[in-house]
Amino acid sequence: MDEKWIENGIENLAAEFGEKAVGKAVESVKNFQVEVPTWTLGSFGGGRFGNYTPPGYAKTIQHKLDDAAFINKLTGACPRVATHVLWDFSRNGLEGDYNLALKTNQECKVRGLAMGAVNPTYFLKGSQSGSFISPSEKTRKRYIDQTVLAARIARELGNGVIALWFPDGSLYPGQIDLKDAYLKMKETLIESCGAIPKEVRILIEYKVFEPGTYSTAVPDWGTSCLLARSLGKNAGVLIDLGHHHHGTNIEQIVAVLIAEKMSCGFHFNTRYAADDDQAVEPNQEMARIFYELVRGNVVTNSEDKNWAYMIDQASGRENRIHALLHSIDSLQISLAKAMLVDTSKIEGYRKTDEIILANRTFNDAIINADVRSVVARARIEKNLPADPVAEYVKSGYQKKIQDR
Ligand code: RM4
Ligand code: MN
Ligand code: MN
Repeated sequence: MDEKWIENGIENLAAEFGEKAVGKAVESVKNFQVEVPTWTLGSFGGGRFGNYTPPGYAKTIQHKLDDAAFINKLTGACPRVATHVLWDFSRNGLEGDYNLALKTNQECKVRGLAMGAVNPTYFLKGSQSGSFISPSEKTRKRYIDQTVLAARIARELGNGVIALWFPDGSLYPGQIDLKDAYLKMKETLIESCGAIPKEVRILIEYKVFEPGTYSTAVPDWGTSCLLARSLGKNAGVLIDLGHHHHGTNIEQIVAVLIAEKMSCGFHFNTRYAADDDQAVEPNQEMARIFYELVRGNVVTNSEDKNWAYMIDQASGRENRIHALLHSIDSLQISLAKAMLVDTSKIEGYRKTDEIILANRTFNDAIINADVRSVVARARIEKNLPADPVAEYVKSGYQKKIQDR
């Protein structure tokens, strides 16, 4: 990826999409930011088939922050880390501890990082019967307290966003009453969020399966949306790519949420079979999603934008840092493609009902354009390596962390 190659690439794209569009694509890649999750850097994702973890995975929160800082140094795209209360700020695995969050915040600062979205952890020890819809009042209360604590951490130490994902659900029809479960979820949410300051943004994540195999308490974006609405303006929907039935048109969900002016967020990953399987790949679906985010003007991600972007990927056997760098690269490629779509040309074809021509124009950017030169140019303009993955391989960092 030398300078000449990059220049040629930019020239070819400018010839096809216009210099202005290419310039804007470069700018938007420069501005795009996404949060890196602490949990992906650790043993998370090892799973029940042998718990394999790759050499150099992070064993402590300090390791995780070291790795996140290195990823940010190479990409300039992820100054914030997303955290999970019980993985990152707990002594007993049951409750969060504000002082540990404070410590993490200081450790972030030393490394040029900041804390981003805070995730209450509703799914570890003691959540056998669920969390917010658990029949045990004591359990519900524990998770309400954790939610309020997460909000405090997010407001005082993070970026004011909490992301809620619930493991509640059922394995068999008949196991729980579906209507009661929804009402219980709503009631517990209202109770928790009543104790949270208005300026905290609450993102409600949905997931169609797992751990519930028959039902989950918040299965889809419609349910998230209803629950968010019942909490007021500071609540929105969190879309995680891996949480849908196969074939779901996720970009349409994005379009509707933007049309409804909801403040929402993303957990990015690539879904092949189930949930947050793998690192983000620069696939067509991701580029189509970015097109809606760009059209909705919610993607430049400066602090005042009301959509939050986070990576949430599990890793099995892959090198954690390679996988996260790959995700960031893929998101930037998807964004650059979305920026090149010639929307006015498409609108012209819509007027004359030339649907295939509209589709071909869309695909010229989304599928056919090679935008690696745009992304490389954006990085070079920020004094970053043109290819962060190659730079990582060269850096010697991997060797260093394998010995820690
Ligand atoms: C869930 C959900 C949450 C994530 C956990 C680890 O499936 O995606 O966002 O925090 O996994
Ligand atoms: Mn998620
Ligand atoms: Mn998930």
